[in-house]
Amino acid sequence: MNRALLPVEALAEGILAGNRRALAKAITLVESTRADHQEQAQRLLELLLPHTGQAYRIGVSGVPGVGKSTFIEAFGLHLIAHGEKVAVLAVDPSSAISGGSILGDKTRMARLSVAPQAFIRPSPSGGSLGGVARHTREAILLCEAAGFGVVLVETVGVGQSEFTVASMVDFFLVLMLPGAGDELQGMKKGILELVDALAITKADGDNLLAAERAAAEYRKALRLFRHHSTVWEPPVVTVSAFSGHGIDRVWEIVREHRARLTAASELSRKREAQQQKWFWDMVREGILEHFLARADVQSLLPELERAVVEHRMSPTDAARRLLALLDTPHAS
Ligand SMILES: Nc1nc2c(ncn2[C@@H]2O[C@H](COP(=O)(O)OP(=O)(O)OP(=O)(O)O)[C@@H](O)[C@H]2O)c(=O)[nH]1
Ligand SMILES: [Mg+2]
Repeated sequence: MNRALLPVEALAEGILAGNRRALAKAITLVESTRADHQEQAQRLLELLLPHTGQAYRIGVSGVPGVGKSTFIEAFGLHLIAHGEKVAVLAVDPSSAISGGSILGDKTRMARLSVAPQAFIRPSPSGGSLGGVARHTREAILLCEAAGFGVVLVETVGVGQSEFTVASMVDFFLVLMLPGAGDELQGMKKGILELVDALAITKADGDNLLAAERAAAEYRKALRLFRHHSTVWEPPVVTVSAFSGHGIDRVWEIVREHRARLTAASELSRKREAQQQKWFWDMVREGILEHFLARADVQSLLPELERAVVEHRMSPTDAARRLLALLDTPHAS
């Protein structure tokens, strides 16, 4: 008797066998907003959860044009040459507005995108950063179940996306342009505390000297910050995706970081804290969504909002009145 597999179970088997089409399909399922797809996606994740967690989760951030995609191509190919399987995901808040995607053109990753040991997935377009973040977190798990030992998450340094990505990876790498030493000041407050390494990009040709000088500046500046780990001082390196300079060093650093954090039980603690934050993000989001969907809330909300804007009511008072609806039974 051959019981037919349910689609989700078949999908799980495909993913565990390393089937890339199954992986791509699963990520699409996770990204879907349809209630039945969400149901299936959560069943799928439940099946795969025991097979997740082993990858190096690395965030790569930096301003537009700093060279993230080109770096990821060079870094990814280096990893593959060392026997790793590499998945590349993206968190792109601008795609929610433009409908585009930072990985939309895979031209910067032409060689990586055709490598059988690599899997590149563009940022889902549309939806809030919170939505994109959940999809990416779940996509990381799916990639791990599919046997990818390294998962790179690219994000452009816009809005809150850097913080979001930093909260889902083990190692957060920020790329910086050579030159301008006071760029550090332009970095968002709080980001430096999250950085596990800085890499000055385009350290080749005429840029080489400027890159080394910038690196020295950043080293000095970073010393002023207290890092979140007690066993790790974020190093500053120079890299060139064109010449390959420093690419191997970045991988050494990531491995050294993993070894140190693991030895100090910090990696598991970091991931536990991330899981907890993810859970609470979901709870908060769910409560808000549920509350705002209520008919009584929807009918009272515009009036209260107007009253607040027109200074007829204090925000505290208006919020209190809205939340008072929680005490009244409602038909949903
Ligand atoms: N000289 C030099 N130029 C580089 C290097 N890496 C990237 N570039 C150039 O820098 C430009 C931007 O590179 P991308 O990899 O697209 O930068 P990005 O950070 O992914 O940009 P966005 O996706 O737009 O945020 C391109 O013209 C690259 O050719 C490098 O190592 N050396
Ligand atoms: Mg890019």
